[in-house]
Amino acid sequence: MFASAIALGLVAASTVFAAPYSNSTLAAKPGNSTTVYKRCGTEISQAKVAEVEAKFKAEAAIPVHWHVIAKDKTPWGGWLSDKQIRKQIDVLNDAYARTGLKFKLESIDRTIDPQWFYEGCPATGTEANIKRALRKGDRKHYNVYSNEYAPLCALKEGLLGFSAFPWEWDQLIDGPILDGSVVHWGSLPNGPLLNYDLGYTLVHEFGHWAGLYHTFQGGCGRDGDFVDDTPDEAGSVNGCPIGLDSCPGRGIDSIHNYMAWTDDSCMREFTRGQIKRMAALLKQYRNIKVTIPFW
Ligand SMILES: [Ca+2]
Ligand SMILES: [Ca+2]
Ligand SMILES: [Zn+2]
Repeated sequence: MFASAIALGLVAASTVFAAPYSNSTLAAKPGNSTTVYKRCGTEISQAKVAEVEAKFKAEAAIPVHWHVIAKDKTPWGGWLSDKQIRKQIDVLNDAYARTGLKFKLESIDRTIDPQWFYEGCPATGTEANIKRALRKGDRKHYNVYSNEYAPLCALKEGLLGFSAFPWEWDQLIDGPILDGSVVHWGSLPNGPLLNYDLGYTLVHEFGHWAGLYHTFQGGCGRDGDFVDDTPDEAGSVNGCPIGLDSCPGRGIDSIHNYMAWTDDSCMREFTRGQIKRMAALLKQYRNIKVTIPFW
């Protein structure tokens, strides 16, 4: 109040000298100048932009090494084409678009071995043999193996895939060898597995590779999957049971989550909490830096 009263008084009292005042004082203030300012002097050529952006993309994308293990060179023998694998990488990129993660297909190799094809079950000598022979890269490289272990894994219902967790690289003796994910060749996009033909098996398995548990981990217990915005769940469910509330209250089950066990057509999301957990664990255990986009 005091300051503005003084200012008003000055204007009123100096009417005669208005012209000199406005020229010498007011015009000198940057805010009142008629000069058209250029907002910023930072400039970069389009050629340089293209160069750095290409490099940034290449660095930010997780390199994927795909190891096809087939029974023979037929489609039903697991002999996946480059095109099928590229389609799967596209599905991976789409599913993870909101997480800031990108994937780049780095290499494909193919091995024909019926024993490897059928018997590469979790925690078996065959699984270790396959990976010891084929695995590529360091802890930042994502190795994917496709085969058909069901029904020989003593699992009546068959098995779509399984994966290593990121901390296992350091904590298991065979960690660096066993790192990566294994998926049933039929789970790729447009594959023959009914209800599991959109390619979300690998989306789910990568979630484990990045440190996510199943949404039903820990049942109705307090910590559950260690992600705050996924309501706790009593156990795994198949299909797409809309509205299921297996642990009464505290939100309905995350049946649409990629880390559930529902049908591919039911899956569509990661939560913000899961995205943050993946970024934190990828940084801590794999030295992969993820920039989570705003949304
Ligand atoms: Ca949770
Ligand atoms: Ca609930
Ligand atoms: Zn899983």
